[in-house]
Amino acid sequence: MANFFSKLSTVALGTTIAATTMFGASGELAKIMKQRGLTEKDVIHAAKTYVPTGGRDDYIVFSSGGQSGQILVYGVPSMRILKYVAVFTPEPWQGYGYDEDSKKVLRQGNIRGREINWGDTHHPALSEKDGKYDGKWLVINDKANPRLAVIDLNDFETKQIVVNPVFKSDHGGAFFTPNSKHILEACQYAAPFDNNYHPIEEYKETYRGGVTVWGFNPKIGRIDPKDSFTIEMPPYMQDLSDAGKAASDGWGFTNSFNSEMYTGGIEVGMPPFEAGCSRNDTDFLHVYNWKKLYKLSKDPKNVKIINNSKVIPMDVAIKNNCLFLVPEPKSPHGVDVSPDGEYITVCGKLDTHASVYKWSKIKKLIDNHEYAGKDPYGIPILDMKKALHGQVELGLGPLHNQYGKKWKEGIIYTSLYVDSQVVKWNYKKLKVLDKINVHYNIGHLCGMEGKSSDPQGDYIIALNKLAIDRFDPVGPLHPQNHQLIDIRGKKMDMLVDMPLPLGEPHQAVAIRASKLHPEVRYKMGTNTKTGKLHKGRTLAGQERVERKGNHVYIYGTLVRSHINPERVTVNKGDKVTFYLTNLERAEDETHGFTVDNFDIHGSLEPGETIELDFTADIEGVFPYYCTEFCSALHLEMMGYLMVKDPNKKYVSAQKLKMKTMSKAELKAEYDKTVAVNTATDAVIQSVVKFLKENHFEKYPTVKNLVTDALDQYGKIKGEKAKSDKAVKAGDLEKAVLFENMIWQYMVKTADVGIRAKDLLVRKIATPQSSAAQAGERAFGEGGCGGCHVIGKVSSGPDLTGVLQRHENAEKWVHDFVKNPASKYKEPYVEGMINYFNLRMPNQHMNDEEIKNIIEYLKWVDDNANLF
Ligand code: CUK
Ligand code: CUA
Repeated sequence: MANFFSKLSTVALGTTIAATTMFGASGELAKIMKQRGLTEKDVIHAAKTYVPTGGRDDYIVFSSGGQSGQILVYGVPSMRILKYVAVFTPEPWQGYGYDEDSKKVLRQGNIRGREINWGDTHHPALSEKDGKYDGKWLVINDKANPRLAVIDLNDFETKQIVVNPVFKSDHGGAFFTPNSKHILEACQYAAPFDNNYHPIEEYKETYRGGVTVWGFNPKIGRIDPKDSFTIEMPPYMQDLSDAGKAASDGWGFTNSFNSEMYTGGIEVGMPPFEAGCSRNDTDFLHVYNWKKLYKLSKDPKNVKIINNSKVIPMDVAIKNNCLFLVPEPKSPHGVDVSPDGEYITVCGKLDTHASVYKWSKIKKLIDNHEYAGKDPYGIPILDMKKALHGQVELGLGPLHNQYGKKWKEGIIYTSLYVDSQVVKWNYKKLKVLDKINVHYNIGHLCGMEGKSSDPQGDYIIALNKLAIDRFDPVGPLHPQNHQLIDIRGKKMDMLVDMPLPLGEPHQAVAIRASKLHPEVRYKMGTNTKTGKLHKGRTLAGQERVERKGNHVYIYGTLVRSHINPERVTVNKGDKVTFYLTNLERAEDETHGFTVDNFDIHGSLEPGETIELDFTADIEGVFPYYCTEFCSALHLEMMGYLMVKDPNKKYVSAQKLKMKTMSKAELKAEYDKTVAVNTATDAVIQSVVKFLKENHFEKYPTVKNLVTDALDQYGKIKGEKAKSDKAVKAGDLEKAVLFENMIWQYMVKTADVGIRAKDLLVRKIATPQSSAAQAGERAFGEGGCGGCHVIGKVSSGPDLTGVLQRHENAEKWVHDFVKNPASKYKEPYVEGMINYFNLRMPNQHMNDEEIKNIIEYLKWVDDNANLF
């Protein structure tokens, strides 16, 4: 122990108190720390973020995938990536864009009749109930092609894409209102609302910005374009937005960065755009009463119809006291409303300050019609000073804000892009509290539920634009770097880096993992994109091929490990539709499906039905197969699509003369196959006996596996009847094939059954001490398992009971492991060497490891009945 701590203190930078309580007296840890050059702090950070195998995370993060047009899902604190959700971009692994139903979703995003197959995702938003995340829906915007998409958190699939009818780009969205009845989406680059050409010289007259208020039905999770409208705004280049909450519920807040209405034009000798658009000291925060405007939008006299959508003109909004401007420091970026809706924090990229506005002050100015002036479009401007709670200097390039658990006391976190820092400060007292360096050039930061009215604190994730020197380089473009920061202490503590191998994530949102309850399986035959039963739903026994004119419909099923039908023959030029249903009920038993060369792919989660369409316009033989390694017989899960040219005459190839088996040979093969099946069945029965005796039904996860296994086993009876019938008819050839099928079902049963047994053993065995755990690890890592299998004689003896076989056994085992050669001459060992024709090699274990292995072997003996 003394040795361990003296070693530790030579590398330790932080407090040793934590180490004494955390690490105990394991010399192994000190050894690893030394080998890998880890400090004590590193080890604490590792312990704070490491999730042991099988463990779960506390939070789930949904991060935009930037130019990949996707969403990334990962866990906190482990920072393990869990999923890519396909949104605006085809993503073949789940068939998105490669099967008909997902194509329909993707094609909802066509703009002016044209296909768009990518997106620039920026701001994901989680649906809310009373301002708190409810774990039901996720929406995200596409900046490049102004669209929103809705993802169902029941299965993490994209269900809907809507195109903004008037914007030509968007950015400040998506933002749910506190009960998810509406979603705000603000414009970015001003452009004409109609689809016509308008010269840039008419920018002020014909180019417009705005905010679209989308109606959303939180029950079914769909945006309703008919229940939606756009608020017309000046061409000020609207940017980030936020929806009011509690005190400010019903209002929206949107930044802008070009109140100058500058349009650049370096081609005609004008100074560049970025110079002109940041000339004024201030830009405008737009403050609008979307709730009142929503009501007004229901009266046709208040709206203009543009591109089949409702637009409330500026003058209508002004006349109804629904639209105001508040000056804000120039070129702002983030605007974030506090959980109680009372404070609105705005950060400007070109200003070192954060500006905190107070809603009650803004509201008072509005109610009293107390205006400092009007903009060229007649929108009332409120006095900046009178609307401000105050300003505080944070550092260079403040961008975005997140609230933590102590938001009531005023705690807020802000990213500093230029300084590459996160700053913790108090927005009520206007005081900086702490800063931490991040790597590098942070954009957004993500608090845990940090945008809801119930922020959890615990962590902040820095979403850094550049990684530079943080990872092994993978080309000139480095990964993005998400860094997890612990904010529970007084000082922020950087825990771990996570490279992101995708586009540039802008914003991420985090939710408690306990709030998500995704589906395990669909109702049999579901079209997952609509949630309804699929028109091509096919149940077991309903498989068929139907021809209607030159269109061939295949109603097929997939279940471990066959595709039914196994052969489909069509004519060249036929249209082909595969309707495929995954009949599995077993958790996670997904099958994939493709026909080679036809650019189609589907992923069928348990219970799902998909449709794949193509024209068989080339002649040939095309294997189709399951693309998920779904069972021991996955490779066998295949079939053939044969495409014949109806105008061709096919001459049959000369048949090869194959030697046929004699009757006696066939009988011998049949008997052998039956014998193998009987033996396999005996193994299955012993597993079943074990499972029953140990009450598998008490453990739901084990029970599910047993149900799956018996499901496969249940199919044997039918095959046996077919085999017996063939025997009776004298067709032993066929009988052998059916017996083989029986064997396949047995293998599948055993596959899952043994998994169930192993799981059950773990559940009912006595708990392992930490030494025994370390011993099991050492046993595995030391390569002992190469010769010794617990409970079985393998290429070395079974070690169950080894501690009973020798006198003074612990010492004997210790000495033998330490130096096997010293005992080669002992009669017992010599006998073993002769029997196995192998000598126990020296695995160079240290005393600690051997001690732990002995503890593990004691645990094995305690549970010997289970192996
Ligand atoms: S934006 Cu990218 S860092 Cu689109 Cu929210 Cu600020
Ligand atoms: Cu199904 Cu592989």
